[in-house]
Amino acid sequence: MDKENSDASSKPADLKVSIVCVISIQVVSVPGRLPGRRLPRKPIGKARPKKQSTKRAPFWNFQNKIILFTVFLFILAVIAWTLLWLYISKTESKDAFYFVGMFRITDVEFLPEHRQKESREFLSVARTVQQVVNLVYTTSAFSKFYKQAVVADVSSNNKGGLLVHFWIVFVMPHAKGSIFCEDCVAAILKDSIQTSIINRTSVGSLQGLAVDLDSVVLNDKGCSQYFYADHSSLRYPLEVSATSGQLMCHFKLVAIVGYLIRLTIESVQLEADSCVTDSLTIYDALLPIRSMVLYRLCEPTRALMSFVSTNNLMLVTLKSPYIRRLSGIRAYFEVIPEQKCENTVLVREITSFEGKISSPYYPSYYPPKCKCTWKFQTPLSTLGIALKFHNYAITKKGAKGCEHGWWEINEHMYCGSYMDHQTIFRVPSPLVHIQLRCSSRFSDKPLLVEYGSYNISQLTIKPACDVTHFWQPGPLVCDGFQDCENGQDEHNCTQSIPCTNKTFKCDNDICFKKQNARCDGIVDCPDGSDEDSCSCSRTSSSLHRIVGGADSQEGAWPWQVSLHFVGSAYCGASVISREWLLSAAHCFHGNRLSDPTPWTAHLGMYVQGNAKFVSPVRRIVVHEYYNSQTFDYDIALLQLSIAWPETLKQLIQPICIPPAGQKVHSGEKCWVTGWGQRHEAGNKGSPVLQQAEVELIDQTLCVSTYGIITSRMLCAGVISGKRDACKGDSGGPLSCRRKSDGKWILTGIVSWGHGCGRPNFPGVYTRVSKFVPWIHKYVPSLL
Ligand code: 4AZ
Repeated sequence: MDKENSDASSKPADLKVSIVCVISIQVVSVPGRLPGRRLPRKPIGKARPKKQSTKRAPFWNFQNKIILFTVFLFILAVIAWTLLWLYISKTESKDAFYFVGMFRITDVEFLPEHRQKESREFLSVARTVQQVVNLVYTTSAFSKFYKQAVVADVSSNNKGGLLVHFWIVFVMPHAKGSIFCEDCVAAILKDSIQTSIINRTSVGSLQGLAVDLDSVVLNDKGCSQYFYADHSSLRYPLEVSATSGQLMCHFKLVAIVGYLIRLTIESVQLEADSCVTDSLTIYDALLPIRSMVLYRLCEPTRALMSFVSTNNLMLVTLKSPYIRRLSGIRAYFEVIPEQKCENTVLVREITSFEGKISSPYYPSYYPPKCKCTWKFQTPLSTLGIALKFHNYAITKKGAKGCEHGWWEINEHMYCGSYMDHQTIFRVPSPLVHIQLRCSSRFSDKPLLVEYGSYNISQLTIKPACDVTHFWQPGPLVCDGFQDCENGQDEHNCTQSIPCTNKTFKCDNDICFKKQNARCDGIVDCPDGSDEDSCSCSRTSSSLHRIVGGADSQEGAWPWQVSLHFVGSAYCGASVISREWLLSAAHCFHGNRLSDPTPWTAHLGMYVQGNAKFVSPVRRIVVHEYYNSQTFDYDIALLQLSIAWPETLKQLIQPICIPPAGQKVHSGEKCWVTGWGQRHEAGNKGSPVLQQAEVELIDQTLCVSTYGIITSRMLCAGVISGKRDACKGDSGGPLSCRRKSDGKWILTGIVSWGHGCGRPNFPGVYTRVSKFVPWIHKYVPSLL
């Protein structure tokens, strides 16, 4: 700071020199002419002798007066300008820019003395690093603004060598501050190392200092903090919040060597926009390296969640550049020992669940690349092992890798996936060897599995499922738990009471007397279906559609949306409110596709490219249980950046969301629409919006065709196969008209199928009625 002040005063000193120069001209030139003023005036009217007048003109004549006056004005202007300049340069504000950074010196061994700021060891490292950083920046493009570097800390780390934490200060006029960027300042430091990299290691020489290039971090100070935690029984708080301005925080957490860091998040406040602007990112490193992301939070939460590092380091970044309400984080971190997850379990003879196993560091999210083994043994060869997975299921591994855990059970491979209910897996062997590998690149949700023995001979009891290996002991059918993969155990479970033409029929087939119960503002049905979807489209001019897959009529499907990815039609979607669309999760699977930025939604469109309204996509919410292997939970919500205007309500209309648990009837006729391919073999979409009438197909029949059809799927098509959805239609609507009130219901979302239009292979759709609470969680305004 002192240095800053002394340097700031050096500029005005330079200016003073130039002012003295200007004034000195004034002093020398002006007084030499002034005595002429005192010459006696000649009497008016008296003729001057001719000779005298030609010899010497009077000094105080008109011409000289003009010259003198001009010189005087000039000097006055110079003085005024100089004073003005002096004033401006003196009052111009200067900003100090602080950067926090760190790097690892690889060839110096850490000693406990390095932690003491007064020790010779610390001072020696600090002096060397300060000199090196001075050299780097005083020879850089920012040399004019560079002030100093201060070493704040020297610590150990799991990779060896010393981790040096330092501050760098730059001072520059406020107006020039915008040229400063974190990346530029960091690049100068990194480039100085890169030039000397030899032998393909990341270690290079920084002015003679052996520095690991990968360890270099340099950040704008903002709310950056460095924490060193050396007590394993303490909770270190991590809190920051703001109601305006911006937050760009970096919390570097370092624990004692040999330990790990557990970060527990109590609440996070940020703007939910799929991490386009706001995000909370947890890295398994001290650098914001993309491949080291443990977890990313893109929306506010109050749910307690915790994450564990794989090393003694963690970086938490909070980004909220345009705070509108409140942004911030309330969390704490702890130092925890590494846990082994290996166990041998002797299961007792009683045939019930008797114990639990869990993912590492349960109930924290488990870290990537973990490996657990469990050996189970039952006391009798007639007893096998039953595993009850909480909100999780395992299925035989296919050709693809597993996204949420690989399971090897007695040498058979399975992939895990999350779901909204428990599943039971039985292994008909008294000796079971299980290995779990956390395949995810990121931290994943904690797993809890109950275990127990079961009588292998009872395996032959007829299960409620036709095509599955999973079931639950006890009441299987209609117990509210979906035990079968295909959900068959929970189908046809609604009890009906006699209905007449004088009764009102709820969507779950319960009837009661009140005939005009629909949308009267009073909930009469136990499932609320009489008051469901009261603000969606009733009108549609689609009564004269061409059967068999043909051009639709313009305006017939006002909820149909075309989703464009980087300018090209990619998927379909349906309008469900002024700012929300419903589509398929698989349209957004993958790094680039899950980012909302390249997507645009085209509404009120008939011919491709001629939309009545186009909006960028602000946020994509993919269902958290979406399974890219089985296409289960294939549903996603999209929030528009701009709500479509009321003035377009003739051309754009929302479709109704079905009531939760809506029963559909096989044989019911519905319509599938989209700009997708017209033939399986083609490779381009249709320019005009196509429509095809299809029939809802019996679930059991569909299961017998495809095998795994979960209760979140439904099938529709025609036996001939001629009418079907195809590539490019995905995410688009399967619209069914409700007879009771003529409203159009979004019964399905185009999801998958075996080819397109093949006989006996109907299209598979996401069963929207299974997702009503999930939709309401994000779109509460939907009635
Ligand atoms: C697809 O690839 C796709 N025939 C969509 C629907 C169907 C098949 C494929 C159903 O987007």
